[in-house]
Amino acid sequence: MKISFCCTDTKAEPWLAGLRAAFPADHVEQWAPGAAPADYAVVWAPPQQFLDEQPQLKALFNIGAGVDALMKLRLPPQAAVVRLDDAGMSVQMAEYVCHAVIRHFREFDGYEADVKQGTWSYRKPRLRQDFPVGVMGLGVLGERVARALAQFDYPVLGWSRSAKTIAGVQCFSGQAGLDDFLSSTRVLVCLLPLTPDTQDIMNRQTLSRLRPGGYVVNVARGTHLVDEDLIALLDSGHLAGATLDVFRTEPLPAAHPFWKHPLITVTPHTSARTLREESIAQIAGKIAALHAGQPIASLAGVVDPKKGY
Ligand code: NDP
Ligand code: OXD
Repeated sequence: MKISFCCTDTKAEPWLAGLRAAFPADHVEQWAPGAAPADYAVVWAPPQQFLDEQPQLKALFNIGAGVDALMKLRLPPQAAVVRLDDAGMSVQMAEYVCHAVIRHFREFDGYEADVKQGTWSYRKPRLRQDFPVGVMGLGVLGERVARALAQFDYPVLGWSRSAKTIAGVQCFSGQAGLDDFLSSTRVLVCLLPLTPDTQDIMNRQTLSRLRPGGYVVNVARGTHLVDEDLIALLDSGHLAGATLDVFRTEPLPAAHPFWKHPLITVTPHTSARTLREESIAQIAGKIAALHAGQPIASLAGVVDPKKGY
């Protein structure tokens, strides 16, 4: 069996060492143009040439949860695409989103500014029922985030493609449920995959539906959000702020207005990092299962090419 590693912007050696430790009798190699084709591949943003040279590939393992970049490429038709299924990301995402929501709700940004001025001041406590949090995307990450927020007694809503029942979360689904979901939400969290259906989903029209004083947390992909529409709604006062981890262009260009906007908090695509050891263990387990003859459909994280996630 041959496993190829082809990940842009990733230090290859530790991944190769981990995969070799899992498959000591097999060939695990970093891809180079013209190399012999592989049976399995571990990838992140691979060049098209790599994919074009894989006539016998059985599965491509993406070392992230989002496969939007991969789905834009011409994939070997016989190969399944498998994404990371949590692998230590959901707890990080829950921490990040809860931190952003609590920081805004409890006005910790305001207190930090006061303290820097040497000011000892109290703000009137806000009411939890005035801050319903809506999570768009109730998959592996979104459901964990929604449950974590519910632990703090925020009213929590969720929106997904198919209908769901999650304890403590008021669930909406499909286009028919979107407007009611948005108009009941004050803090909007995006955890959708990027697909043709979800691109630009946070725009002037949808963000205007949020309750006054709305707040946006985008931890999915930059292209879910129309940047100018966010800025216009912040400047008009309809929205109160945003915490953004992902951007249309990354790194965020130096001249982008998000950097200096007083109501926007920026982080560098770090809300849920790929954890190498967990990810290698997950991918190695799945390769071993496939190699032993288990059907692909039995694995978690297999991407449906029709849905694009
Ligand atoms: P999942 O595939 O498990 O969940 C996706 C969710 O989105 C599902 O609930 C799905 O609905 C819903 N959904 C998809 N399309 C639509 C639609 N058109 N309308 C309504 N709901 C829709 O993905 P994960 O939770 O694992 O990851 C989500 C995204 O988070 C990734 O795709 C990636 O972009 C982003 N991410 C960002 C990271 C970061 O560091 N910033 C790190 C990791 C991931 P249904 O359940 O009905 O299928
Ligand atoms: C991912 C990411 O999709 O890191 O896993 O954004």
